[in-house]
Amino acid sequence: MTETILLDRPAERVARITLDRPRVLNALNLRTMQEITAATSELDGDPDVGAIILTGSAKAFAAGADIKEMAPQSFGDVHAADWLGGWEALSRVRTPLVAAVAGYALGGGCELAMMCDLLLAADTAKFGQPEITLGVLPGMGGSQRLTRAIGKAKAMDLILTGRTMDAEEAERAGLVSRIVPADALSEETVSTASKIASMSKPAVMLAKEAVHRAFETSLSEGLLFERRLFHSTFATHDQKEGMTAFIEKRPPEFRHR
Ligand code: CO8
Repeated sequence: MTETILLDRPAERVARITLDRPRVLNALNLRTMQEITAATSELDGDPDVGAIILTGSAKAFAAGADIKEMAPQSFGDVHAADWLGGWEALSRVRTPLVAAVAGYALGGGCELAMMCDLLLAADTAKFGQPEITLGVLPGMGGSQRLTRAIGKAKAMDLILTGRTMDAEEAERAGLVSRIVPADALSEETVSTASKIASMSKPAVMLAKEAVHRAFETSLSEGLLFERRLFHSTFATHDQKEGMTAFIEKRPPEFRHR
């Protein structure tokens, strides 16, 4: 039984996790971290799930890590517990993660959205890393993922001043995949996730892995990695089916293997 998230299946092969702490604007406490990482890890192992949506409410995707939970901790506490290090489990999920962000995505909320593979934003979305205003700094990847996504100039601006940026600025900067009207966010996200989930799952997982490798390696190593993954798809049923279907001018019937 989950306390801080809701789970549903809004379409075939699509799972959705909705943050559900409305009274604190979906602030992320330890329980939320445990529930999200346990749910995503279970869904990742389910062959009938081809994409996972992570979303919040109309007012807030998540307004950050739970400040009331963090405030009394000492250095010894957070260091010994490797506080919030458990979020790294999300990076090991191989099924595509699609973030649907409306309202506030601040601090850990922005960092959680950046851990997803696609980021769809409502025109009401607001992104920021306000940790500096609390006397700390981002601790769940903000200084690293935000800088890779939008470059040093804008990352420094956000992280050192704590200001927020709206959806349009975030899209221009390269943080957001697409902006949609707020009332269409849910439908557009489910349709995008369904599209991904309809593709060959092994091809999708390999493609995700290849894009992530671009952040971890040199260009020549990355190109070789990509080429070998590409070669490996020729061992799948779905490569034969996808290419045959194209030649026969019919939709492919992928078996996800
Ligand atoms: N944590 C706990 N409670 C929160 C949080 C939060 N991050 N954000 C909002 N709330 C609570 C408020 O305290 C309030 O509760 P109550 O009604 O009991 O007073 C309720 O949610 C509603 O909030 P507001 O009344 O403030 O709503 P407003 O609409 O006036 O303002 C804002 C909305 C602007 C989003 C405002 O709530 C705000 O500034 N929130 C904090 C944003 C923030 O600073 N986030 C960063 C947190 S630090 C962080 O994320 C670090 C992550 C990495 C740590 C890694 C360590 C290793």
